[in-house]
Amino acid sequence: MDEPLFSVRMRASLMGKHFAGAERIVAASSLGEVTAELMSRVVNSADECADEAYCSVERINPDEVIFELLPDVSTFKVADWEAGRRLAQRLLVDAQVPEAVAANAIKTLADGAAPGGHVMRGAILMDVQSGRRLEADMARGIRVSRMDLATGARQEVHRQLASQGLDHYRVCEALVLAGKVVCAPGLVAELCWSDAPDYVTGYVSSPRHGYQRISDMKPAGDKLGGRVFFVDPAATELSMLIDFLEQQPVLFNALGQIYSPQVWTDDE
Ligand code: WAQ
Ligand code: MG
Repeated sequence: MDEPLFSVRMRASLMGKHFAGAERIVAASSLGEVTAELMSRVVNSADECADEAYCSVERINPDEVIFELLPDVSTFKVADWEAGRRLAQRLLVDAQVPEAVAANAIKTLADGAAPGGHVMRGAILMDVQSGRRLEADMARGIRVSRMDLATGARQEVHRQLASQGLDHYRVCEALVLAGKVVCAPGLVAELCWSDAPDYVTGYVSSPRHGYQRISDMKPAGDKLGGRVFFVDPAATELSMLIDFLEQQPVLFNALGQIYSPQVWTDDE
């Protein structure tokens, strides 16, 4: 019998607000190691500490797993976070997000997308044409889980990322999440930057242009961040899209291209 597979999810909060989260798919023999590693994020690199954390494991059916390739990775170096947000706006428009909808999405994350201007636990689901928010709960949002690198691909993907100086757990996990998101039915593009105050890089990703990193999406020290999934409701049943994002197990077999970083200035 193949080793049983488990979906592992971690969620930590501080005074009732989202602090950290992670999701993996691992074989039974790695559960101890992986749950311990995820729980160690209760204290983050800035030495802040959560006051509550949960880690759950759920067995998944190996026959339901689908295998995909990770998107290509490009990196844009920008002068500052204002330029980064202007670039994000351009890349979203290139991905077929209307200008006003892209601008509204960036502002919504910048202001704190959960009620009260806080960070959401998951992502905004945004109607790409109207800009309307479609997620049922504006504090939780949609949480993508059940995705990871395939065990056999893990070492090689880490080696490739390391060769470009990108072997940070945040890069790998964001790439895997974005890889699942771009496979989802009706998904047009994603916008993301971290809520971690010391991590200012973000990205725009889309099925056509891949995972496009932007060196600065916010000023250092800013605790706000989040994700927006732009969706075309005419192309999919919303319940199918949400079910795919939350339930469908996806493992990634390989990375695409990693392009060298390029400097971006507005007048290009
Ligand atoms: N599903 C949906 N939304 C999520 C999930 C998830 N599984 N995990 C996090 N989010 C949302 C939530 O609102 C967080 O506040 C926000 O995204 C940011 O999460 O290439 O580290 O884990 O250098 O802080 C991107 C750039 C890093 C990496 C993103 O996100 C790179 C990052 P964080
Ligand atoms: Mg995270």
